[in-house]
Amino acid sequence: EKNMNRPLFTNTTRAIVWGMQTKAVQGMLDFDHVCRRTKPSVVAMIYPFTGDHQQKFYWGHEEILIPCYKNMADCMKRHPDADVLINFASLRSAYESTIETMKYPQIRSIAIIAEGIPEQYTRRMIRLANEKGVYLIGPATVGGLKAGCFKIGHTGGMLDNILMSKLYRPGSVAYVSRSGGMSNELNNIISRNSDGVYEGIAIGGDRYPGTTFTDHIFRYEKDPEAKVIVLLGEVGGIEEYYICEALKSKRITKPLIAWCIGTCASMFTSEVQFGHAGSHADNDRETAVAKNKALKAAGAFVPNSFDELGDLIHSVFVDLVQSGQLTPKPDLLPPSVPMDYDWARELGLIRKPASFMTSIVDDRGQELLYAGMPITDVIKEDMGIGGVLSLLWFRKRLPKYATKFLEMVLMVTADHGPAVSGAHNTIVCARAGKDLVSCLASGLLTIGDRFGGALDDAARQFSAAYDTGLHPADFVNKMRKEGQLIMGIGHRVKSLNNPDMRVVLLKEYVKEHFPASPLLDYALEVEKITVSKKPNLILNVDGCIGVAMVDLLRHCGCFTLEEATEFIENGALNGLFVLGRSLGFIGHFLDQKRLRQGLYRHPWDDISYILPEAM
Ligand code: Q5B
Repeated sequence: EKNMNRPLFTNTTRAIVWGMQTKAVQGMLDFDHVCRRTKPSVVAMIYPFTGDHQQKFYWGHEEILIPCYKNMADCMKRHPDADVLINFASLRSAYESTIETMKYPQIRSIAIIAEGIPEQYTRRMIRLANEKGVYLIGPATVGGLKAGCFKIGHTGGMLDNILMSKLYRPGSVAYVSRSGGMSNELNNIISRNSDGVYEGIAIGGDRYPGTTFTDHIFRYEKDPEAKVIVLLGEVGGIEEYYICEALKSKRITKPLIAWCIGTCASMFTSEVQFGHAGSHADNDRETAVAKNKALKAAGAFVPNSFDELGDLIHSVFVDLVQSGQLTPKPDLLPPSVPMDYDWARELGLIRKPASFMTSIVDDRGQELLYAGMPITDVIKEDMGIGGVLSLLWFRKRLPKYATKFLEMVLMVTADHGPAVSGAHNTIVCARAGKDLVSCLASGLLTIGDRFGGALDDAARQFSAAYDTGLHPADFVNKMRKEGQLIMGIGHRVKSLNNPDMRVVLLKEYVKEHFPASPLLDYALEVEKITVSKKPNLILNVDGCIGVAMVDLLRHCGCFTLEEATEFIENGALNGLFVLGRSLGFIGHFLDQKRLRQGLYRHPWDDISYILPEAM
C-alpha cells in the first residue's frame, strides 16, 4: 500500500507529457477547459528528437504555447510544480525514460502508455517505484481520470464522449479497471446510473501492472469523496482475491460493486487468451466465474451478468442516497469548447467554400489520380507522356494517334540550336553562374509572338478566317490591310528553298492519321500565297502545330466545338512549345556547366553605339 498524503490528482495537477503526442495534449487541455480549470494540466512536453521549442495548442477559444524540451533535466528544473509524467514513449524507450523520471522526486505518479514492454523491465520499474513511493499507472493503459480535475492522455475518448458521461464535474463513484476501452464503457454506465464518476483508473492489461486494483481501491477507501467503488476485473490473475480478503477483514468498508469479465471463457473447449497479456486463466481460481463467485461471497455487490452492472450501480447508489449516506453531487453545465474544424467537417456540421479547386488531379487517396485515372493504370497501360499530357491538360484520354502526335510535337520542338532567343538567354544566364531553374525561366521568358509562342494566335487567326468562310487570299489581304502579321507564318532561316523538316514531318503525320484536317489544308493554301510574296513566309513550326491542334481538338470526337475553342482561348497550345523547348533549355544549361563556360560579355565591336551628340 503506497503512502498517499494528498490525492493523486486534483484540479491543479500539473503534468509533463513525454512524447510528441499533440492530439493527446490537446484532448487534455479541452478536458481542462470543460472542467473550468484555471490553468492547463499540461505544463510541458519532453521530446528528445527535436531541440527546445514551443508547441501551439488551443486553450478554449484562445491559443497558447506549451514548451517542449529535449532534455528531461531542463524540463523538471523549469517546472517544479509538475508531479505527474505521462509517458508516451514506445515500448523500446519507455523503460529508460520511466527510470530517468524516477530520479526526480517532484514526480509522484507516472502513467506508462506503451504496450509490449518486457515483463522483466516492468518488474524493475515497479521495484524502483515502490522504493521511491511513486504511483505507476500502466504499462499498456490509456491511463485514468479524475472527473472535473485531470485526465491522462486519451482517457475518456473524444470530447463528445466526455460531455455525454459528464466527466467535467465530479460524481461519487470511483472505479478501477484493467482495460482502457472498458473504462470508457464504465464512464458511460456510471454516468447513467448514478451522479457520475469521481475517479477512474485503468491499470493496464499486462501481467504486472505498476499499481494494482488493491492500490487504487485502498486509495478510494480513504478518500471521503469516493462513496461507491466499482471494480471491473477480468479473467486471469488472482488479485481479485486480495480484494475479497480486504472486504472480509473490513479494510474495505465502502460499497464495492464488482464484475470480472471473461465469463464466456467456459464456453470454449480450450484455454482462451483474451486481448490483454494477463487475461488468461492458468487454473480454475483465475476464471472470471470463480472470481465473481468469491467476490460475492466476500460481500461485494456482484451482478448476474455484465448487462446488469448498470442496474446494480443504480440500486446501490439509490440506497445510499435514501439512507442519507450520499448526497448526489450537483450537476453543472460545462463551458462550450469550440469543435476542431476537421472533426466538425467530418461530422458534416460545417462547410466552407474552398479557396482552391482542382479538376485534374487527386493526391488524397491511396493512389494518385490523373483526371480520375490511377497512376498504376497510367503506367500499366503505357500511356506515355502524350497520354499523361492529354489527361492533365485536356482531362480526356485522347486516342492513341492524338497522344502520339502530342509526343511528336514535344520531340520536334525540343530544341532548335543555341542561336534562338530562348536558348541564347538560357546560355547567357548559365554563364552568369545561375541555377537550373533561373536559366530555364530566363529562356522561357523569351517565348512569345515572335519566338515559339505563336501557336495559339495562329490557331485563333486561321480558324476565325476559315470559320467565317474567308478565301485564303482575302484573309492575307485583310491581315495586310489591318497591318497585322499572320501568326504561324514566316521564319528567320527556313524558307521555301530551305524547308523546315519538322513541319514536313508534322504535316505527313496529320495527313496520315487525323480523321480530318481542314484547317491545316486552309493554312497550306494561305502559305502558297505568302511564299509567292517572300520565300521565307512559310507555314512555320508554330503555325503548323497550331492549326493541326485545332483539327485534332475539333475532330478527335472527345470535345464539343466550344470545348475545343476554350482550350485555345485559354492558351493551351503555347504550352506545347513551352514544354517541348524546356527539354532543350535544360540541355543547354547542363551543356554550359559541362563546358565550364565563363561569364558571357557581349563584344563591343558587335554593338553599334549611336549616342546623341555631346551637349
Ligand atoms: N512578314 C518569325 O521574321 C518572324 C510575316 C510577314 C505577314 C507574317 C516573322 C513573324 C509571325 C510570328 C510567328 C513563330 C519574326 C516563328 C519560331 C520557333 C523557331 C525559331 C527559329 C524555333 C520572322 C520581313 C517581311 C516584312 C514583314 C513580312 C514577316 N512575317 N507578313 N505575316 N507572319 N511571324 N512566330 O524573318 O514588306 O518587307 O516590310 O513575326 O509565327 O519562333 O528557329 O528561329 O524552333 O526555335 O525577321 O522555329 O515572320 O521577317 O519581320 O523582317 O519581315 O515579311 O511584314 O515585310 P523576319 P521580318 P516587308 S517560329
